Amino acid sequence: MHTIYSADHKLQDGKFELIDGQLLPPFECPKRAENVLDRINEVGLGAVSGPGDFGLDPVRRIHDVDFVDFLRTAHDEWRAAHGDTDALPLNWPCRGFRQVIPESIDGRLSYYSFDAGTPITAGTWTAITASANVALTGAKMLKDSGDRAVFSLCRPPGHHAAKNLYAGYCFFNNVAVAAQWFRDNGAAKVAILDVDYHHGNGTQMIMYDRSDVLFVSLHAHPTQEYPFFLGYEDETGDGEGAGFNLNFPMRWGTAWDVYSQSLDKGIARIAEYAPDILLVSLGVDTFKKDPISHFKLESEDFTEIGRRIEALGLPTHFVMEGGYAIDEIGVNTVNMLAGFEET
Ligand code: SP5
Ligand code: ZN
Repeated sequence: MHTIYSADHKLQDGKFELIDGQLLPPFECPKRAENVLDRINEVGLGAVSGPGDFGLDPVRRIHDVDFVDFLRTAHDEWRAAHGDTDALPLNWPCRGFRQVIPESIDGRLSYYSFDAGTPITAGTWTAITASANVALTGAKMLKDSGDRAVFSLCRPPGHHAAKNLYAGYCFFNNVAVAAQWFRDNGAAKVAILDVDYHHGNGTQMIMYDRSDVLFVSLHAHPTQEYPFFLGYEDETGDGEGAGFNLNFPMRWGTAWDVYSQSLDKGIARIAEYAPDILLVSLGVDTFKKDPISHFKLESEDFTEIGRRIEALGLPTHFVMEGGYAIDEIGVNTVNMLAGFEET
């Protein structure tokens, strides 16, 4: 399987995220992607190449122009106001507040985010545009090569980002940008299977009223886990999109026995939908040793996820999302890809 990778991901290297009441070095760190890349080379998964430059138009097919402009200049504005530290928001326009875009950088960080766990640094813009290009290059390669599958080793991840919101270590929604690119380049129907531990709230929000993109997400139950306010089973889509959003929330402590039943149901719905392309939001934070998560998957379980995805027989674009057990992230990620390639 071909991998797309850009070293520019290393430019997203925040000093702090707010977590468990402390400012700690971000769990979402450069070593994650480096360890995945090392494992790809160690097992000889296939060729690795860099991204092309698709410009911002494909990103703007998903994200609002003002949001993209905000991200481009956010750190420069923050530095002018506060000096060269990571930019983090401090409050949000919750129930009862006006949704008016403020002028000040602090106000705009608040308007465009929903957590304080996602630092904007001097290198963020370069890293997130590279990450989107990694997703887009993978999409184009899957279409042009006729290969069964491609892996976009995206970092920063994307599935929490909505059209005008960043959070959860995500800025541009790479998988949504790639899905839209497939739609704009000949695919009539696209499915997204999100196996990251956290609900893919951004992807759901972006695709919620569409029937041309089926979204299926397996994740920790929102009553227990971040992002808390989306991901319930009764969120099934709106308008045209009614029936094209499918959530499988699962309780803390979930292991393969329960997880695999949700996976099979999600895969069955994708088979019924019969898309032209399948995208997989590939998170491995469901692993039992993940430091911020509460599922109990074993490394071998990721291999089996890959096998079951392969059985759909669809052209498949894997897009990297989360996974914070640094020492095992390479094995777990490549297990899923190798499981797909086995048969
Ligand atoms: C892409 C992705 O996986 N983003 C995840 C962002 C999660 N951020 C909030 C994490 C809150 C974790 N709280 C439990 C910490 C255990 N000590
Ligand atoms: Zn996650």
